[in-house]
Amino acid sequence: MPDANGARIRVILRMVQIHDNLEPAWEDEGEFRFTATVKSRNRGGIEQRTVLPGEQDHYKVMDNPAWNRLKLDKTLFEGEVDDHLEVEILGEELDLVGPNDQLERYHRVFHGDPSEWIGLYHPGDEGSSDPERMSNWWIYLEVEKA
Ligand SMILES: [Ca+2]
Ligand SMILES: [Ca+2]
Ligand SMILES: [Ca+2]
Repeated sequence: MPDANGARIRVILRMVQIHDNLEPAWEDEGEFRFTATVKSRNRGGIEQRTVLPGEQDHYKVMDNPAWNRLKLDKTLFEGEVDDHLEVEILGEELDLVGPNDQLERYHRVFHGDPSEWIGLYHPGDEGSSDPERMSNWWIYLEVEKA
């Protein structure tokens, strides 16, 4: 039976911005792969995992401020939820020699009425503890009605 509070939403990763390519100074580009996990404890438990651009693939991104934006517009989640959603995005920089480097973990939890979550979540609007403003990369995440 559908819950009266439920809403169908979509979570879209609009863009990321890399401030440290996690490479030696002479390397302009890093090779990045992102893993997003969107979970809800509603509806018996929901989890959607997305690897961008793919398990065997990567994006090349520079950390030069003029060229460090990567436009994605990728849907990370679509579904019905009642009052809880948790978004985690991990970013990995791939290296042939030695272990890969990790970007700071992105994490945001939504509570309450899903219709109040609609909007663009971006860096720089929530002071010093802004979840989208990580130390070495930034995120632009949108929640919309599906
Ligand atoms: Ca590296
Ligand atoms: Ca690398
Ligand atoms: Ca923010």
